[in-house]
Amino acid sequence: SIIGGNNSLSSFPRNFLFGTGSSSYQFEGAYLTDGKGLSNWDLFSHKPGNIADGSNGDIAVDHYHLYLKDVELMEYIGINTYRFSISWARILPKGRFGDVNIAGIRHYDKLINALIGKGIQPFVSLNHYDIPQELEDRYGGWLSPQIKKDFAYYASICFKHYGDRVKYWVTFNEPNVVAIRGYRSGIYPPARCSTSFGNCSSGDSEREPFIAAHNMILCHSAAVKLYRAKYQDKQKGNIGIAINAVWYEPFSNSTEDKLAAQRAQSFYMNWFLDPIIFGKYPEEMKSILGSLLPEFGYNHLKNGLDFIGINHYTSFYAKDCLQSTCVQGPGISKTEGYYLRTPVKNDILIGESTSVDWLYVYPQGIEKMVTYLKKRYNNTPMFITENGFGMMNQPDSSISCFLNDNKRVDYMKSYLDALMSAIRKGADVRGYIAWSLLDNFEWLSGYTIRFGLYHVDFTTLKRTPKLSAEWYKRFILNFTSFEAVT
Ligand code: PNW
Repeated sequence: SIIGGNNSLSSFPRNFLFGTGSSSYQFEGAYLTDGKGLSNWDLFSHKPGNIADGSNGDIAVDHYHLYLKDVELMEYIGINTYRFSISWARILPKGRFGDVNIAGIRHYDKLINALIGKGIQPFVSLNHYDIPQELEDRYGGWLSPQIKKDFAYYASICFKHYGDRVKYWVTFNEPNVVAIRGYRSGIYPPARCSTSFGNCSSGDSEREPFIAAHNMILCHSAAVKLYRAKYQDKQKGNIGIAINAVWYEPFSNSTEDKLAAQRAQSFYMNWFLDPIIFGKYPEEMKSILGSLLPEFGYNHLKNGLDFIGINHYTSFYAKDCLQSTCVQGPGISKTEGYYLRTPVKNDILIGESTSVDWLYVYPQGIEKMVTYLKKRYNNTPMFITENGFGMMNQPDSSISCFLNDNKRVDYMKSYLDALMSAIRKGADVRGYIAWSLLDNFEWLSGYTIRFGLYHVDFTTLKRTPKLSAEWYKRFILNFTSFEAVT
């Protein structure tokens, strides 16, 4: 169902979803309102020194109270999907060890109804980084297989209450980032790592990421099994997972570097997708990690998703460190797959750098990523669940330089164009969700990095459309008018 014409906009498939994204901890605020329990991110951000500007998500952009206004902002842009996450601790303040918080249930009911009233499909993540602190305190969160019971219980409540209206479920946002940052580098809660890997001594960086990941995969499978057994026939929705997907370009044409790039993908992304889709960990991981890698039981679910969610922003080179030696840098250890991750080759960057230190503009990366996933996973339906451009506060930055965000517009144009090229060649991509609707709490960077299509004044919470919001609006409008003519 590709519409003809040489205008690139007209080539997105019919029924393509265009959206913007958010997450509960980064947007909602209201961290103790209406019976919400504390999450591990509440505790972590409250510890002095953890967040760059000393801030936290206590108020964030107060999406909890301003959601109706925010739905109007979405309507203005003309998106047909909105991705957000449910706060687990708002629904179950104490996990399965306490009551369901009816006020929390009601909040998302109202948000979902407001979206549907404007023709906007809710695209809902059950988990976007934060979990009830109770589960950390009781049994160590993701490190314990006990969490499967909690996650399945939480998922069942969400399917039961919202599944009549929610047709797109994401079990986890970036479990790969949670496993690595929570349990290897220790820069995210529960801040566990060994001294040789990070600034903490509480954990075991070579073992725990794989345990946490394994438990997240089991939680995902449990939720999918439950959804398929009890809800999907009636509710007719789709369930998937959103993986942080960095494109790794081989540093050179050598076989070693090509294998290094492949290892980088496997140790980062296929780590989750292979077990969910094929039922087993990637071979490269098994052979390098051996007994560090947990094993699946005989009845582990295969084909355990309806779509792959791709959070893609940036690309790096991967250089072999298995055959050759590498100086200190990310990726070089056994645990990480023996590759050196670098943005430079022969003094030239892979793409234009930005004020965000990990973000390089390399639009070919999104096409290569989608094409890679199409091939590896037999063209499983895909959604770009996140893609966006961040700008860091500068000492002299005024509101007008944030509003005239030409660089974000250029970024979105070039990435959408490259995405479209992959779609034209047959990739089954069904939607694109821009990160983010509003400027918000950017994790360790607090409020110093802005990803929004709308600017937020963090004192008054006033929202103002940036150029990118106006551009995205026109882009979507052009697309739908082509639809109407056809
Ligand atoms: C994502 N990388 O994190 C998160 O899902 C969002 O909550 C966050 O606000 C957004 O991107 C912007 O940072 C990322 O290594 C984690 O390229 C890792 C990477 C990119 C984004």
